[in-house]
Amino acid sequence: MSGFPTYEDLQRRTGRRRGTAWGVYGEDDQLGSLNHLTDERVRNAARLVRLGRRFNLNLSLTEFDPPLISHRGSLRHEVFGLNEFHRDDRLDNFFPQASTQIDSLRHFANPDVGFYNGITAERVVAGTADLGIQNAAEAGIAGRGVLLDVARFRAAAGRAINQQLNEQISVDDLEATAQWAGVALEPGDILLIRFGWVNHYVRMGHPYEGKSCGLEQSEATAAWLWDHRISLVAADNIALEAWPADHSALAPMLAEADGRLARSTHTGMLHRILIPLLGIHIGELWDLDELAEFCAETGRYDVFVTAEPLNIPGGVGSPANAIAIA
Ligand code: UVW
Repeated sequence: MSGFPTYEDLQRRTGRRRGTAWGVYGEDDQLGSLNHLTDERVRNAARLVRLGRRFNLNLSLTEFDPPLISHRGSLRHEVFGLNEFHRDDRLDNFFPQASTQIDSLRHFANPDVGFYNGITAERVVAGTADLGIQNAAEAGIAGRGVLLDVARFRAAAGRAINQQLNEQISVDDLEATAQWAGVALEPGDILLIRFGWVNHYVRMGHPYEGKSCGLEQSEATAAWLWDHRISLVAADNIALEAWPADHSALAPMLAEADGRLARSTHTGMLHRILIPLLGIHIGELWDLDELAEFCAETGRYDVFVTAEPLNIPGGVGSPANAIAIA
């Protein structure tokens, strides 16, 4: 994609499009960052399959019971048979974002300008498909996955992440992790960021008390992801970004400043920039631990990654169904 605008270029746009990627991939685009996954990039990424070794990047759908986030319940799974030689099953109380997930571009609107590419709120309701996860399912997600093991880097640097806090990981730490691993990001990469959350809370079983380390809420983070032309950024934590959000780090939404919208836990979230303004697909609660062991042992931090979200028309999110192949 020649002449691709920089984040700074986006800030120079005028009117409602200021700071947005709306129209960059086409006026009717609903794929956003997944447009970076060109056939050529996928073909090249497939060459990373050298050993054939596979890494499951998904936690179980039943991992969080009680649920991690109270408005997303835990899955109920029923197995039944029409006779003693037959089994079917049924899922109830299925919240597609309750465990390892990919969020569609309908997950968040920006309170000041709305949903990605100017899609109106009336088009983002039950029974419509705009910006739904089916777009990603139909496009197919596959490409060069790069692991940035921030948790391992920070521990090696003598600055281990304190998992009890909502530490904000800056672009400087991301760059330093890449340098430490000897890996360079390329346009179209599927970026996997390991903060160590899954290891600490799922594998080691520490009680989760509502705080999670994650990406820093800042324009610098948004600019870094955009300018690297990341196709999908997924992490092993609750919200990709630090949680709870630092409510004061990003410029306040006008709607909140003038009282049209009450401040909430969403105030200051990077989600409000990444998804609706930039069209960047994000993933959360990915299990990157086994892959991280492989990367640390081999010194190799790029692998072929695929993810196939469920084909739910108008779905807000989906289990990631992601694997890495080395
Ligand atoms: C949080 O709920 C914190 O993030 P998300 O809605 O993206 O899962």
